[in-house]
Amino acid sequence: MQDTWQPLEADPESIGQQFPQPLMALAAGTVPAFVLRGVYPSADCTDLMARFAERGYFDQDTVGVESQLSGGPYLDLGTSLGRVGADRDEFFAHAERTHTLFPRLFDGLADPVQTIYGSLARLAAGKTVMTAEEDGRRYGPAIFRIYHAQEGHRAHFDSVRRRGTSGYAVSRFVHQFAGILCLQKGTIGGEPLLYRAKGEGEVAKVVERGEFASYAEKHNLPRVQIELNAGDLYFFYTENIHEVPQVIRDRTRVVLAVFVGMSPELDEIFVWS
Ligand SMILES: O=C(O)CCC(=O)C(=O)O
Ligand SMILES: [Fe+2]
Repeated sequence: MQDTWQPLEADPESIGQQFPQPLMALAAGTVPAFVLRGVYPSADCTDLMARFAERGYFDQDTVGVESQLSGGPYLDLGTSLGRVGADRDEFFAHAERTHTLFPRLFDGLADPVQTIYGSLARLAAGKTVMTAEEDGRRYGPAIFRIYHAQEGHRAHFDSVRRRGTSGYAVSRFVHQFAGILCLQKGTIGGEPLLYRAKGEGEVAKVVERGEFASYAEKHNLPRVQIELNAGDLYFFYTENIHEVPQVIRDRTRVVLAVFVGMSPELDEIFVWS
């Protein structure tokens, strides 16, 4: 089984030829991830990272809290439902500030948010991809995650539905995915690991206790590591356990991430961060 559970690296059209409903193939666990190489210009990645440096976005003092709570540590630039969502008004106000900031940050460059949404639309089998909204208020469109040195994201799963993120419209979607666009490659070995294990039942308890590593080893769980270069994008099913290893990085890893909610019977796919 381990040999056959491999990410599919292809363009959306080829993926669509193999899987008429690509997102459902991820949800079913048939494929761990779709990897789309070079969808965002690497020169724009470099320019964007220079802007981050100029504006101090690599510094915790500028960007704000290091996100320990939601499984970190790493730095966030953008609006995280997981971190800010406890207060609805604060969350939607924060999201509006992100909607104002991002176009300015991307001025003169390709818009990396649009790159992710556009690629997702091509994998969406006719559904409409849009930033999540409710009562006329928008969620954050995407979020930058900055992994310095030994930062990472411990083994976890993401599911607003199963975590009961109370009262938010995105919790109605049956399936949750993520799209991750690499803007600056980190150190080899520090790239994400995806496990063939859904975060439910016994596995969820093991993750909760922080004992997933030994569980995965004991059960010989299939896993894949997704090596990304600047400009590469991947999509995966976030209800499976995944992690960003806390290796010693000599280079900061920067990605732009989105969450994706999809239900087979709903025409709209919601994207948020
Ligand atoms: O950065 C990645 O590749 C995955 C990050 C992740 O799991 C998350 O942000 O929830
Ligand atoms: Fe995650």
